Amino acid sequence: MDEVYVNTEEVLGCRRKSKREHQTVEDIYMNHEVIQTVQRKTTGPAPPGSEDVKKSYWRAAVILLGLLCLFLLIGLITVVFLFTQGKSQWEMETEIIHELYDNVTSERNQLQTSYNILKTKQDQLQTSYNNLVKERDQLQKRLEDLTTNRDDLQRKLQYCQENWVAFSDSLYHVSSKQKSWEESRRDCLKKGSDLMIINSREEQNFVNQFKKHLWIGLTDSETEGTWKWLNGTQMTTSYWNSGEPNGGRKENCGHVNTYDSLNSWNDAPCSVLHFWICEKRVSP
Ligand SMILES: [Ca+2]
Ligand SMILES: [Ca+2]
Repeated sequence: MDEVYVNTEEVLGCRRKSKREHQTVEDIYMNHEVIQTVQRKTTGPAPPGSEDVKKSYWRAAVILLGLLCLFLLIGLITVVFLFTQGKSQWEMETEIIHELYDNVTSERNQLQTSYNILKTKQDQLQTSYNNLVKERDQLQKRLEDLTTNRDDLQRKLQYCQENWVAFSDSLYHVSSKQKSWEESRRDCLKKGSDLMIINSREEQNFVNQFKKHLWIGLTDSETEGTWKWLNGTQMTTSYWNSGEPNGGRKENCGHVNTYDSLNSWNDAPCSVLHFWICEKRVSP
């Protein structure tokens, strides 16, 4: 029973509420009509065609806005196109630069290789040149030696034609007359030579082969007992016969005496007459 009362009150409440809301809507319409009435009174009646003007404004604004969007779109496309073109140009230039760099690098490597080859050839040529210079110097030295030998042979030939005998590096002339030691030496000097100087065993054997008593260029006239050769050198190796020299101050000149033995020398008075032997050195 109580619930019935409650529901009845709720229904009654809703109806009162609905009625109040209906009254509120009516009030709004009434107020709207009042406002329109006031507006008509204050602004007057709307002029004919005003709606068309508004539509024209709206249409112009829409068209303007559309044109603006179109221009923006065109500008955007242009910017993208230019950017793309610029990028392509940059990429192309970069590719060309890379290609040029590769070409330059390749040419540089080829030049380096050529330089190395030329350097090697230059070193080889330098070595060949040095060898040729060395051979030239050797040939020059050989030519000089051959020239010297030729001149020596020519001199020997000339002296052989004048009864000179060649032995080792000297020419020898044996006299056919007998004279004192001093006169014998004078004759040798006239011939551009001097009395023989014996400074080897071979030369001693050579002079013995003539089998003559021959004055040689040995004397102790300057200092008794100190025998010297005519070129001023001290006698070191001697071939005195047994017991010689024994003449003291009376015998100051040496000569080949006992030619059948190696030791054939004797000291004798310088005034004694003997054959003599001159010696002329061919080589210095
Ligand atoms: Ca003496
Ligand atoms: Ca003697």
